[in-house]
Amino acid sequence: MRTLAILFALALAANALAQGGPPAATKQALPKVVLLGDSVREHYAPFVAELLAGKAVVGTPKVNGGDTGKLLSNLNEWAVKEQPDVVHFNSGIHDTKRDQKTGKYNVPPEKYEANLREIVKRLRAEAKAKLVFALSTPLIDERTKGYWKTRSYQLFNASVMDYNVIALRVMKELDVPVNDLSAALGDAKESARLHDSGGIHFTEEGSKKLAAAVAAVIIKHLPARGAGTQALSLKTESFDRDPGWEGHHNRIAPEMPLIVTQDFGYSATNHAGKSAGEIGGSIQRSTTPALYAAEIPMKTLDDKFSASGSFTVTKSQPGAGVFFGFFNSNQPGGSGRPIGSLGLDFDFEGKGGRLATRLITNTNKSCGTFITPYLPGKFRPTPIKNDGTRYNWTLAYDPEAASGNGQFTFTMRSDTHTIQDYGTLPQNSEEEAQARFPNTKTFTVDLTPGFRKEGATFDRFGVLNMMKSGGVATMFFDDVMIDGRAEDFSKDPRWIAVGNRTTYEDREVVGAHDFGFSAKTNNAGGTAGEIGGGLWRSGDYGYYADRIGPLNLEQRLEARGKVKLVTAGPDSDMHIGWFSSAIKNKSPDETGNFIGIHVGGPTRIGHYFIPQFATATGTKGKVDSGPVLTPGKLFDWSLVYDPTAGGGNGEMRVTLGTESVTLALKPGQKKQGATLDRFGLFTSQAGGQMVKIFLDDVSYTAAP
Ligand SMILES: [Ca+2]
Ligand SMILES: [Ca+2]
Repeated sequence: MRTLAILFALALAANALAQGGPPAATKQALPKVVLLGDSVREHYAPFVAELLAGKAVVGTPKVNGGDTGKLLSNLNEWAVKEQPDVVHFNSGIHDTKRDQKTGKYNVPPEKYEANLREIVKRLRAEAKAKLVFALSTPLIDERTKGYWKTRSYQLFNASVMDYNVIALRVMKELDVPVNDLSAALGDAKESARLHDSGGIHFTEEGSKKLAAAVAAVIIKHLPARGAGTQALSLKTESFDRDPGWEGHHNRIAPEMPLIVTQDFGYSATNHAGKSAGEIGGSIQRSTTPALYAAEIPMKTLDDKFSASGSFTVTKSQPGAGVFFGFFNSNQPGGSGRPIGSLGLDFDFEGKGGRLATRLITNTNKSCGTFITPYLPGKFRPTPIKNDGTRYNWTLAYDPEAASGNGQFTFTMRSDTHTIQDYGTLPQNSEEEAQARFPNTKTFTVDLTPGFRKEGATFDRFGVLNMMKSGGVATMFFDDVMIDGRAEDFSKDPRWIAVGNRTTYEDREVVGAHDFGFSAKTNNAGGTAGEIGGGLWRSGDYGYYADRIGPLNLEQRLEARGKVKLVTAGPDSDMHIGWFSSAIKNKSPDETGNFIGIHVGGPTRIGHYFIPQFATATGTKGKVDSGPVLTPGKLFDWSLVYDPTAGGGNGEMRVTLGTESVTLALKPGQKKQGATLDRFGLFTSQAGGQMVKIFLDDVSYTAAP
């Protein structure tokens, strides 16, 4: 099953893009391409998909295609079932494996030829696709030498080239266009440069070069967009110029400009440690990253590492937030907690602070534990004192612990800290208080199975502000041990300093939406001009949308395009889709008349990209989970509302990349109707932070 994941997803995607009429007669809005081949293909396939975004849907098996025998026996699963428009295929290197004892080829030349002929015959008869054959890429024998010592077989570049000659002759005879990937790599010197040190595969640059050659030949063979595509009344915007959409509360100037002052780094003082010299100062929460940190050898979740130290808080304002620990230097800003981090997460009130320790992956998924007591909305004391009390902590990560899922442990103690008097507490608050610091001094967090695979890389250790606008905390850190390396700051360590001694006016203040047409940026598209920006889950309801329709729930609605989530704080969201402009003070996901996509989700997951609707009478529908919109990654997306699907009750399907999710309307919901006179983006008001998101090359149903 696993090997077919992408192709099943592809089938759904294609289905989602089908237009009108009974399923058997549907035409796809985008042509479908299947890429087949060995591991070289596995490496270039994602780049081909990127290059063909908006032009074709690309599917490819998740496994190595192997030799022609393997390809032949999997042809049905990998290609025929998909009924693609174009199949770009390769096989050959695995055929030339020579047994080191017998000297025999894995697939002898005559069998290779017969297999190729059979593959072409079957693809033509059963997949009914246009075919392009890719010649095998060259090997560099002197680099592969050591590899064969532990193998029963051996590969030689000369054999691969011999088999290419066979393939070229066969394809010419069968009138199958040939893509010469050797030629695409340039001359021998250039080809050697693009190979990796193993001599078989390629560097990322090499794979991209191959992908460009593959995409170029595929584009030539894509079917022309038929008249059927035009009948759909899809409007397409590439935002090369201002589309003139309607904006409502989408550009809100901050009422009070927020002045941010950062003033921290090396300090000759002695608040936090055993002797003079420490790091710290006044750290303000702001969407703009400010940091003072050591550059460290890259750590991943497969490494074992640890740290310890002491800290002291001398002053705190409400809404201050500070991070200390391991983090990734690539911070887009506006994410609240640092994306790619493991360490101490502080947040403050005037009286003191709260502390949690968290691991946040590069994909913005988080796990961790509160160290101080915490019941959301109910019991959130601030027992970390801001009176100069000194706290000592340790943090250790072990990838082997928790049955190999990974685990981190955190300890904290203070020589002087006594239990804060919380007064008489409800029972669950009392239990929460007892289960946390200072009653409990050691905390252990087991990673859930699969969490480690999300990946996190840390190349910095030190102080970073929390990246949402807020207050100032004055705090100091001393006597740190980073993976056994001690630092007492008796002299200036000259760590990396970014934005740590500065004063400026912050535009990104809570509720100050700043989204719409963006002429100069190209986050989501190939060329400048796109829509999007910062949408807050706070403040006034705002939207940016095209005037359309009006459309209703009896009509088939389709939209697709490209999307990139640039950054997202926890508790942040937004919506994309068709909605009513009638109510101007509350978002349509609450009031009704909305069919579209919700971007949001729990912080442990990140941001889902999932279908959601609200009928004219306010009946709401959504799904609990679906594809995740990973920050910093460009995705193709599509949305289809089909009033005839789901047994005639109506059904929505959202596809992001290669993953799809369906939301079926319940009987009677479609009848409640909806008036949809806008298509675009809007905010919600549940309270929370900001998403910065961009869309480009958007097509959407604009008229019946
Ligand atoms: Ca010191
Ligand atoms: Ca554009």
